[in-house]
Amino acid sequence: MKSLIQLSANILLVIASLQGAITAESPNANGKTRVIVTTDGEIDDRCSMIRFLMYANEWEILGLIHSSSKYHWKGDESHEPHSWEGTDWLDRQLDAYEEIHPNLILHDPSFPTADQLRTLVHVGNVDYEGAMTNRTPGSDRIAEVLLEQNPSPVWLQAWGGSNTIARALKTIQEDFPEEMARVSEKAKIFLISHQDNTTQDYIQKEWPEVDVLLSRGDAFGAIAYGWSKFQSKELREYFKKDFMKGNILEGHGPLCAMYEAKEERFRSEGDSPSFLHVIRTGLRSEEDPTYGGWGGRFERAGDHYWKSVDKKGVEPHSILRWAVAFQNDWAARADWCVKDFDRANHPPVAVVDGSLDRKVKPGEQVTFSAKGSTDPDGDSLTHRWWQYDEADTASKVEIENASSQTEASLTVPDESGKTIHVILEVTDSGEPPLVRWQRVILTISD
Ligand SMILES: [Ca+2]
Ligand SMILES: [Ca+2]
Ligand SMILES: [Ca+2]
Repeated sequence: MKSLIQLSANILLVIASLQGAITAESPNANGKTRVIVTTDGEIDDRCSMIRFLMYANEWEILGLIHSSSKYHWKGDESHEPHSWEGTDWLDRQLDAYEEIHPNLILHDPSFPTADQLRTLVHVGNVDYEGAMTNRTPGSDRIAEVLLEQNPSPVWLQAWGGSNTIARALKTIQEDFPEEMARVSEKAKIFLISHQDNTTQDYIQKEWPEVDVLLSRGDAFGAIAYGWSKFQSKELREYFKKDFMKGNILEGHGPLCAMYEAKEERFRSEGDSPSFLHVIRTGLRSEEDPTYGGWGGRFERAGDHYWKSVDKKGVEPHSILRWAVAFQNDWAARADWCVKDFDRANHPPVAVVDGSLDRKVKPGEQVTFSAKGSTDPDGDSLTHRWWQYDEADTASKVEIENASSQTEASLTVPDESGKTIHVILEVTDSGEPPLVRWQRVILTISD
């Protein structure tokens, strides 16, 4: 086994360098965030996967792995099956993706082909809750990716249990203990709650330096089955029948048509925060879990452990504050499935002039310009500058000319050592209107 994994890791290295050579001219070929999905196939995983595939150009996808959870498992000689959907559902979604792929590449040629994605689908540890005794094709694939020399982070998303990820780490621990420090640097686990005990019982004990982000029910729940209870009346319009029918379910091709809506409303995508977190919106959420972005905001709970911050009744919700934007963004993606470039909308590019990380002095007046912002459709743009007060450590500051493209400013408070997170928010005039951001972090020092 050891030699097999080492061999395939070496082959992958060769393939990776070949791919780099072949695709170097594609603007999106390099530097994408690397992701692996593990899923238990629950109905809301299936809904999340449809949205995920519509954003498949945003990442370098390295694995789509079936796993179990405390809710769903396949069963074996000693375990009765439990609410197991099987694995065909993903194959069917990839068949639908294949049909829309020719249209998706009109909008971004870097959407992977269905065949490329099919090679990434593996069955992991699915036999029972927390199963991690056996090596499986899914766990071997994860181990293989983590053992590659490429030091870029690999975001391991647990849409179900973390058991297949845990098995992969155990394989590395058994076969290549000398690689554990290097693997710990790059493995980043995003948990949608604890859907088995393998993170607490194994990963955090044996791999204490692997970053773990935990989205809790108060966070991911805002777009899961109980979404309507979290959302304001105004926001619910973006999840209800008219929005879903008109923008997603009807007239947007076979993949959107597979979305398992409930009475034509949004169903549940409790797992979507794990990949929303690593869509590069300009919010820089993948740099630091405490920054916050589409996948929510986190607070430190240990040296390598973060938990989502949301609590019932505390506003604004760290995911829902972006929900109008990400629902409209999804609607635009649905158009990409069926329309040509000129008839669909594409997000603006928010550009802040100068450094995104600046040292500033108390009392200094800082002026911001976004004169470089653009839109691929030539839409007109509106600009808004605001302080992400929950994400930074400074107290509330006032931003002057907050809707000016080139003249927004603030006076730095006398709070040496603190940070101010200034968000540039750029909205286009397209249909639906799309938003992108750029975060500037000011560090105050005397
Ligand atoms: Ca799930
Ligand atoms: Ca646009
Ligand atoms: Ca603050």
